[in-house]
Amino acid sequence: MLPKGQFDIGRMPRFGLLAYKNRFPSRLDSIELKIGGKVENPYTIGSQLGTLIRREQTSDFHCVTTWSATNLNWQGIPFRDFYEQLVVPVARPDKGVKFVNIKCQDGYHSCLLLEDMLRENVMIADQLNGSPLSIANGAPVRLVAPDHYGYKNAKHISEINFHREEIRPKSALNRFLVHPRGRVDLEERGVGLPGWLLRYLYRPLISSTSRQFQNALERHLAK
Ligand SMILES: Nc1nc2c(c(=O)[nH]1)N[C@H]1C(S)=C(S)[C@@H](COP(=O)(O)O)O[C@H]1N2
Ligand SMILES: [Mo]
Repeated sequence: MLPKGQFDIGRMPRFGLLAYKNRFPSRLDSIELKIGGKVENPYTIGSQLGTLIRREQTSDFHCVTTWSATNLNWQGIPFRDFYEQLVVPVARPDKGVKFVNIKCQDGYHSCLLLEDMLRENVMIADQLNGSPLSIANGAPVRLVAPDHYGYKNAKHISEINFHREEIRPKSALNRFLVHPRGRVDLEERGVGLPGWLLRYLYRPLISSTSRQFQNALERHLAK
């Protein structure tokens, strides 16, 4: 059964805020994750990722605009292991950090509660359904947080920063769209309007947004 207000779109489209449709990652074959924010020792994680035990997980993905993609098989590293083994001992986050702000190669960013990031099913994924992540779906690495709406599932991750306070989006529109937690089962789609109402505002935008993202990718790949 899908969560309230969601329908199965039957595939994993390239999707997001239209402002990002023409932005693409520039570094695809090597992984560099800058760890920063309120930490004693900021540093960049690359090959160390290979020292963590990989995991596979099948989960559904829920975009705030009401489409869901089901039965996605992700492979990568559990975020909790990444945090406990590569972040805490080396970067040494301040005691009071509560939020994680993820920055992406396309300029996108998303902020989650550290507590939510440490849930058992949150991953830094590099494979979807047996293949390396495509540009469409977040190459080279993305966040997979199935209990949180798609907009928290940052693609093309480049930086992971730890903070005491939430980093709110800069534009007024995005501040309205983004819920601090974005939990799917509580229908935390946005702030200011109830989740069930946002369903009706978002749903009509899906087909045009997905088409525009796909066309932009095809133009980019043809270059
Ligand atoms: N870097 C980056 N991450 C992003 C986005 C984006 O535009 N850029 N869009 C978000 C939104 S709104 C959704 S629904 C999902 C879509 O993931 P998909 O394109 O793999 O379907 O990515 C999220 N993560
Ligand atoms: Mo989304």
